[in-house]
Amino acid sequence: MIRLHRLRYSPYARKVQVLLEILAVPHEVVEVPYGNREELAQLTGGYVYVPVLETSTGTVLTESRAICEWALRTFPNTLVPPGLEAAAWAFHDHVENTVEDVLFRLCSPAVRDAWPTAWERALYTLVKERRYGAGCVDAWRGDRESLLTRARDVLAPTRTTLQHQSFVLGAAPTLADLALYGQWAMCDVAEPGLLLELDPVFVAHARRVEALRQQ
Ligand SMILES: N[C@@H](CCC(=O)N[C@@H](CS)C(=O)NCC(=O)O)C(=O)O
Repeated sequence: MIRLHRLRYSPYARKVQVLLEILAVPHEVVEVPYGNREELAQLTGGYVYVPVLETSTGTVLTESRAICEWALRTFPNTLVPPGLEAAAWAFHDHVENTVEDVLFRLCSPAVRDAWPTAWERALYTLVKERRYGAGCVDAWRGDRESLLTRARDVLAPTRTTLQHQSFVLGAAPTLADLALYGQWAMCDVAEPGLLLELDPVFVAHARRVEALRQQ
């Protein structure tokens, strides 16, 4: 049985999860306790980010892009249609970089508040502050309005496209939609209502992607 180790808010893990669900690949979701990654560290030899995927033959895969590549070549699918390889992967990478860079800042204060223990909230703060500087999570809370504006700007072309067609690259879903869905899932976990605040078009897209799940 395939096992997917995830944190509920992780957009990278949620992208992989929805991919497995759409491909109807049987798998078990393992919720990683934020403050206790002993099982994960033992499994990977020290890598404590998510997603981590254990294949049914016991291979341990890290890095969501590599996990998606593996799933797409292992299970039959039409999620990277011939001729659209460049567009699908380029949009995937755009989401993981440009879109994620603003949305995770928007979501971080609420994600931190939701951890059940003081230790987990402190660890989350430490992880973010080591990279983005002292007080960054509090600053992002204060910058909410400007982050919302920046997010809407970054997502404006995607919004226009999704006003005219069901999925990013046309009438059929592709990897591009799953990358975007990972971000929508993070927003939904952080703050129910945030996605709607960003734009109702994105809520409709999230529900369309969810409707493709086969398990
Ligand atoms: N490039 C990696 C990024 C993985 C990553 O950054 N995961 C985050 C969750 S979104 C994580 O595990 N964070 C752990 C932490 O905050 O300590 C991928 O695509 O899988």
